[in-house]
Amino acid sequence: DALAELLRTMPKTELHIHIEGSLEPELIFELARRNGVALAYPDVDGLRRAYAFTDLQSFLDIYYAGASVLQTEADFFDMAMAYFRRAVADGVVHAELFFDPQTHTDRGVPFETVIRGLTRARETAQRELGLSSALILCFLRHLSEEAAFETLEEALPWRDHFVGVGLDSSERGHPPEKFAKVFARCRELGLRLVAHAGEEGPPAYVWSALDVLKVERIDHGVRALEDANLVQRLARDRVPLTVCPLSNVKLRVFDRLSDHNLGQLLASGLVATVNSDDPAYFGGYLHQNFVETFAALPALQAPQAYTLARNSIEASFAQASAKARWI
Ligand code: ES4
Ligand code: ZN
Repeated sequence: DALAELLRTMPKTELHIHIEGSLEPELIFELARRNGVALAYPDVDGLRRAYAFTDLQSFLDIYYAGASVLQTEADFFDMAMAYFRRAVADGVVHAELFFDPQTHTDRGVPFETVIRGLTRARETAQRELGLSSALILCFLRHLSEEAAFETLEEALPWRDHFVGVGLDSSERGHPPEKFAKVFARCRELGLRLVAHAGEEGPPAYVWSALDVLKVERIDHGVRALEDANLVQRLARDRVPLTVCPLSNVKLRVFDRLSDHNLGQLLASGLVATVNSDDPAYFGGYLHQNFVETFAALPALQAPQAYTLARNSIEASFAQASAKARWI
């Protein structure tokens, strides 16, 4: 229909996609065979059946197991190219990809292998698909701040290959302020800053992401609505929220898509965006997130579609000249 066509064709960015979460079961098995890695699942269907999550941690356990098949530069290239093709098909003009170096370096895969594969895919996507992109290095918050500093050291020779840093993995019990020093260092280095907060964690974690880490965007942030003062702060400073509706249902942040608060976030004047998070695990890529969410929430119509697309461009770290072209 006309709304679905608008949702697909309007120029938009994707700002919250973990590239390791785009690894489809078919590619997991292909890479396992290519690299001689043994998997705990007999076949693609058996693996897919394990994608029944009860919370963030139950997902992360399977997500890290899936990432274990990634070993060579070609693996990272193939994974990212598959995502870029799907993004272009969904009308994405610019994508900012999270990657988790510690998931790979802790298995003995060099940082250089990861960044070379992803960078070569970005260059190919720009050249062959006309797709703009950037990389955001995420620190795993269940590990120590010292480990994050070690990762930053390994990454610094590749400083020009990523635009910023983020914070992901298990939220509860790992508040943003645990990473105050490493984020301060990244800020001095001129890196852009984002953090997951208010997905499973309380509004207090959104406050400390803003006031201690000094992030420019909040990843998820849906629990911010529990705190009226926080909503006022986010609206006043136009801090973007990278919301991931299908993820929130799969990880039981909301029981049903019809319970999702995206409509309220927009009505409260927040700069919300729609994103896919881990599309291979959560039931679809960006367009699927848009069509299912718009179908479930009557408050979302064409005006909200335009607002979400414009928000995604405004909230991106792309150059101002590129943003002006897309709006
Ligand atoms: C993630 Cl949904 C989500 N939350 C936190 N960390 C993550 N890493 C990959 N997906
Ligand atoms: Zn995420």
